[in-house]
Amino acid sequence: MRRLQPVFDGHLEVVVTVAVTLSLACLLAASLITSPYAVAPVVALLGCAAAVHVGHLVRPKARLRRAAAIGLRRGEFHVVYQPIVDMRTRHCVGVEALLRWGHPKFGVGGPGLFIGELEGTRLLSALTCFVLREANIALTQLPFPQHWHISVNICARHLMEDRFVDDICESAGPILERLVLELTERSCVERTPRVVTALAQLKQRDVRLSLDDFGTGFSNFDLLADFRFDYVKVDRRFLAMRGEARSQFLKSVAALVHTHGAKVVVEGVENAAEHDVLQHSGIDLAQGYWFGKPMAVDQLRAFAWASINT
Ligand code: G
Ligand code: MN
Repeated sequence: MRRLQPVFDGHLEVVVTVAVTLSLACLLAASLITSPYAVAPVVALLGCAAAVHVGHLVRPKARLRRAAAIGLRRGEFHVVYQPIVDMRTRHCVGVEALLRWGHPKFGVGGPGLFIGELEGTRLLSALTCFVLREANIALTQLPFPQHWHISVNICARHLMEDRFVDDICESAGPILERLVLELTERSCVERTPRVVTALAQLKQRDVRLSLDDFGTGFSNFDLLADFRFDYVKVDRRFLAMRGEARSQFLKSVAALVHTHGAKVVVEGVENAAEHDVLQHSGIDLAQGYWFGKPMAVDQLRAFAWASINT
């Protein structure tokens, strides 16, 4: 994943900015010598406009956004699926659809490398629709167990847009009623009338809502009270806690979440020790490398067959 990093590098920005500045200085000097009154102001103005334009194009963030928009059109993005397991029955009860960007030069990267930079842009809404369409195509072709749900990450800006409900319904198609929309706790979603109506409309169609990355933001308890979440996903960083504190913390979160009528999912479970702690902490569901890594559709097909036959 590190290989995606050069997209963020600022080296090109510095080189181009220096080159543009030097060329403009030369142009300006030349025009001052030949015709100091008429040509110089025009050249200077054109130069400033060009510098701003080129500067904008090569800024790391802007470059990343441009590259992602082009990548989406060129089919560089794909979706992988990670199992979510019931802690009581040990059976898979759903999958999370996760976005991957296969950049032709820098390799494959997960959302951690680019989502933050795309936050608040229309492109992120377009990427959510892409994930839903892909999941729709892939999962309707699978022997996909009827009770499995499909989790998809959404962004706050999209949720607050007029077209959110239509976007979700049109892109998800027949998988709509199996959908769990994951909204990260760190996103600043406002409980405006439009958001409330949108969520109510989706709930009427059996779409469920999950609070993602619980414990990493500031407004945990406000969010829990304001939105009727069906699931709360505890961030994997809490699995790194030592000794009794870890199991005490998980028990308290489970008790709190259960009072809100939601289920607790712990994500990032990587080994037997972490799995064992969950068993005695009232946790409902779990996700992580210990149960299954994010997998392509073909692998998911084999996984689904194995789940049906066990
Ligand atoms: O926050 P969210 O649930 O959207 O994050 C899921 C991300 O976490 C995915 O990109 C996935 O690849 C990664 N992931 C899934 N399982 C594990 C795990 O067991 N350990 C770690 N470190 N990361 C994981
Ligand atoms: Mn998620």
